Amino acid sequence: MKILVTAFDPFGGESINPSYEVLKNLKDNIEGAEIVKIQVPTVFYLSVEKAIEKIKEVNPDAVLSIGQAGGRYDISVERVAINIDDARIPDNIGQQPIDTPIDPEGAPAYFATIPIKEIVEEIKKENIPASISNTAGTYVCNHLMYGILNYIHKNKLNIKAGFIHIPYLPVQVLNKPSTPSMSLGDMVKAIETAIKVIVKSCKKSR
Ligand code: PCA
Repeated sequence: MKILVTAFDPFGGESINPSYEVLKNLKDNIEGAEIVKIQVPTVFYLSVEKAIEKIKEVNPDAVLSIGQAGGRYDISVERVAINIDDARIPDNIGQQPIDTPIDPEGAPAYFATIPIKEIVEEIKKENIPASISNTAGTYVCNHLMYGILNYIHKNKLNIKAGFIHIPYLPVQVLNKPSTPSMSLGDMVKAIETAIKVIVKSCKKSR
């Protein structure tokens, strides 16, 4: 069994992206599943192209994407991706789509196909704050989640997919008063816990 995990490069003036720091620290094998890691650029469309390229190459059982949600205090497991780009800031190549459908022929939205409630419960059992989020925003993270689910849906692939937003790392908030952060150790443990749940659910649906 293979699980593809994607993370983003830094954006919006940050010099690191916690999702990539977590990705680098994930075990290479979790519950018998091979963990394949890829960093994608914080760029509309190109991020999805890179992820799809990798999906074709490794044929994973599930794809878990992670991204930074600066300002959120907990691990947020996204329920839904919507068919819209509405960028508050330009992406890493200067694109700033406003009120633009991601795929004019695609569904208005797709729900995550990973077990989001069980993931939240298991992360909380590790004493790490986590919750379901009902919006992944309208920037590149939502775009990637939508793009992957849309690709899987259109090609009728048996691949589960979902997205988890994580807070800033403590080093990112040194000069951001009253802004939450979470340690790398806790975030790695939370994502590895999420992957365990995903591996179990993939085994069941085989
Ligand atoms: N977070 C951004 C895009 C890249 C990332 O890590 C977002 O939430 O859309």
